[in-house]
Amino acid sequence: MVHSDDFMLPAPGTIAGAWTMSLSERPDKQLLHADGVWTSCGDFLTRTAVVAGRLAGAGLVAGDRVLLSGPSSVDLAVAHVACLRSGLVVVPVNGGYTGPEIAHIVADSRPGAALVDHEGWEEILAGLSPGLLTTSTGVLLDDAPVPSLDAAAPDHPALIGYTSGTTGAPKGAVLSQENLLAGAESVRQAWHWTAEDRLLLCLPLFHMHGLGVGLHGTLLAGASAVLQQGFDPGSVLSEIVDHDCTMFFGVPTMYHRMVDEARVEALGNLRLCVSGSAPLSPLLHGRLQDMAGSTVLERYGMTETVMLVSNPYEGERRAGSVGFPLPGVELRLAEGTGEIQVRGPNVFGGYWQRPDADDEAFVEDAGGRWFRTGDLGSVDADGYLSIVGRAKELIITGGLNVHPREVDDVVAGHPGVAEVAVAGVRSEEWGEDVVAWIVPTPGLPAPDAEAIRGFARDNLAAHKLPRRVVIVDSLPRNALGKVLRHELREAVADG
Ligand code: MLC
Ligand code: AMP
Repeated sequence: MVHSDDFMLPAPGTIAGAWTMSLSERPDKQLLHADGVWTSCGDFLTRTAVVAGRLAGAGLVAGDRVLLSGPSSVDLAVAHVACLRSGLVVVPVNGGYTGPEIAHIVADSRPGAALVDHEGWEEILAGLSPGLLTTSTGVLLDDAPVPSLDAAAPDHPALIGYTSGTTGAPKGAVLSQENLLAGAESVRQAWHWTAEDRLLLCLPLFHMHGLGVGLHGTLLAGASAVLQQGFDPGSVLSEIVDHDCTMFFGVPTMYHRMVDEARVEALGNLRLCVSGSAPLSPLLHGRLQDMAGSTVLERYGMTETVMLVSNPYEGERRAGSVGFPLPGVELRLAEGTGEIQVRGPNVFGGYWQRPDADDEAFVEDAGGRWFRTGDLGSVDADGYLSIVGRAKELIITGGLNVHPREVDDVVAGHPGVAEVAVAGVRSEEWGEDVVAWIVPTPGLPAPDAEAIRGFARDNLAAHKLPRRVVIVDSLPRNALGKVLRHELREAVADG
């Protein structure tokens, strides 16, 4: 299945330039709401210029990486946009990461600055020499002359998103100004996103869903968003009503938690509810229709590609399917395996300083250079794509990715563990639970889940910690000694 059309990117072909044009057109319009206050498009743009001046005054120049992480706030959004307007490369980092996880990203991306706002991060980062360190995303530095803004070319790097790939430690997907623009513009068009829309945005602003779709799309459309820190079903539903929101984006775990709330009908009053980052079960899709009167639109994306495929805005939103390629996206299924392969202006060019990883991630043939998503797809008679499995060993829990080998490596260090293999097991709330199969060390007591979680907590973010431990005599392996994780999963499903 290949989909190609006359997808045109807005002038000037960069995400930063397109935002500036969109926001300058409507300076007095409300843009972002946080802490009870609205910030207008004009004030927001002015603040980005001030922060860009401060960063330039501190010696940062285009191409430098800036590690950015904090709870959702207007300050965080301003800092992000200021960086992109200055040609700096944002490295968003999950606020739940531990010291070793942050250290890997700092060592790999070598940022010129870290603008962070989380308890305990100052101490962690101070030992890692990340360049300039500010412990507020408000960037409280001395004012300095504003550098030339929006001067980056479309192919200049804009963002490095760290993602657990097929092997080893997380690697940085480098997205250009054009990749980010194409990613936001395709959903702006497909979902009829206009300046009149208002998004309830409670997804964190350090992953593609909240950042590359929620925030970037809002700025591009000149729309508005109500920011919430963290997810609370009750306050999402009440603020949707209080602020006359028109759209909500969430991961399936959020919908699972909202569907039984008394006020869930608030979702039915929205123009559009989108689900993504993990599969939305047809059962939950149906319950949302029954309880809230909302036909949720499911879409499919990745850190490396922003958004790829979406159910139609008009026309049937089919449960269990992710729909059709978005404008500009070309998609095919590899012969034999059914792996989803994609290309288009939204698809990243490669990993940060990892040519070995690029060789694995892309396939070049007469048809061009295609990115291998590692997801397996099938297309039905009407052209709807469904994701039917994963070629990669990824676990997705609550919309967050966990690479099993990263967890294996940490858990293997527990003295009571002789051998370990981690895999994802179906869970109604989380989509998948992280489960560890452990062969205990002879002569020592077998560790339980609490012991393993306690042991791994300093090295792994909370969402990666095994929720369950299964004690076994041996791990199933193939002739080459590789653990057969699917057999572990199936044993639990059967049992
Ligand atoms: C939190 N915990 C999780 C978890 N999130 N465990 C497994 N998986 C997760 N995703 C841990 C907590 O640390 C805590 O551990 C325990 O589970 C209970 O926490 P909670 O208070 O119930 O969780 P909460 O803070 O409400 O978070 C749940 C959530 C959050 C669903 C709101 O995980 C979330 O915002 N998910 C969305 C992530 C996202 O933006 N994904 C998009 C990636 S981009 P303890 O030990 O303290 O008890 C992408 C591309 C695309 O995938 O297509 O979009
Ligand atoms: P990330 O690397 O965090 O960007 O996660 C990307 C992965 O999330 C994809 O490769 C898919 O495996 C998964 N994903 C995203 N959206 C969906 C969806 N709607 N259904 C199933 N899986 C999804």
